Formats: sequence, structure tokens, C-alpha cells
Amino acid sequence: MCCFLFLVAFLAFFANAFSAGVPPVATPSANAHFPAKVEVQNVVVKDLRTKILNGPKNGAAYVSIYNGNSYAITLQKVEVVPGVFDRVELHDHIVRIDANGNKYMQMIEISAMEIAAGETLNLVPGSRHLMLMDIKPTYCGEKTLTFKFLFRKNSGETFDINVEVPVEKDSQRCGG
Ligand SMILES: [Cu+2]
Repeated sequence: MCCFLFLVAFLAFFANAFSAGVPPVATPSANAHFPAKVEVQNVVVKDLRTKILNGPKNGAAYVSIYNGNSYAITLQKVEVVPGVFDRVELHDHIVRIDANGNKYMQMIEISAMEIAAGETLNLVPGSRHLMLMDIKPTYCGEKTLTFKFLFRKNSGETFDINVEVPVEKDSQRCGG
């Protein structure tokens, strides 16, 4: 019995010795640092993602914002730091009709986005979205961007929610 235990301890020692220099198998995902959602004052901001293509001078961002309060809130403004965009605009798509009677979609800037009590505002391609105006060359030099969402309650009180996203270093725009 004593020798069996000794053998087990001996083998365990060797197993440890051999695995000591081996890096852990489970490596955290590249985006592990970025929370899937951020909740402040019963408002949940999640799935923030940017679309920065190689060529266009503007980019876009999409996100989902849930208002868990019993009152409406208004998304008034979005800012990004560091200042790699000239500004962020709130945009919507509207249907226009040209001189020949053909329908087409046009993007327009809107001043705010209201989110009713218990509702979710989904910013998605082809609908309402955030427009990242005038992408600066410094964009690719950053590791992360912080989006600052500024809200106003009907009472007039304001609050903001900050959400971090990675800069897509492997994108074509950044030479990846
Ligand atoms: Cu737009």
C-alpha cells in the first residue's frame, strides 16, 4: 500500500514536471476583454460592432439597446474616444421617390432616437445606425475604441454608458 501511494505521488510529480513548461491549452479568445453587454441604470447596451471598410471615408456601427425602465429614454449623442472619427451621427434610412416614380433609399441624419419603456432599439444595416464620419488615419494605430452613449430621461436627467470595441487590426483598411 505504501509503495502504491509512493508510486502515485512519483507519477504525479513527473506529470507536473512535464506539463510545467507547456502553455495552457485553452487560450482566451481575442475578444474576451470586451464584455458582451454593459448595463447601467436598467439600460443594456450589447452587441456593439463596427463596420470599417477599406476605401469609404465613413464607417458605421451597430448595436442593440434595451430600456428596462418604466419610462422612455432618448439616445441623444454618441462619442468615440480616442477621436479617430470626426464625429458620430445618428442615421436613419428613408424611402424617397425619384422623378420617374422609382423608390430609393436615402440616409438621413436624425437628432435623437427614443426608446420606449421595455423596448429594444436595434441599430442594424439598412435601418437606423451610427455613422462614423471621416475616419482618420490614426484609426489603425489604436487597439480599442470607447463608444460613449449619452442618454436623457424624460425627467431631463442624463447618463452615459461606455462600451469598448476592438480596432480590427486584421482588416484590409489596417493592412491586414
Ligand atoms: Cu449612415
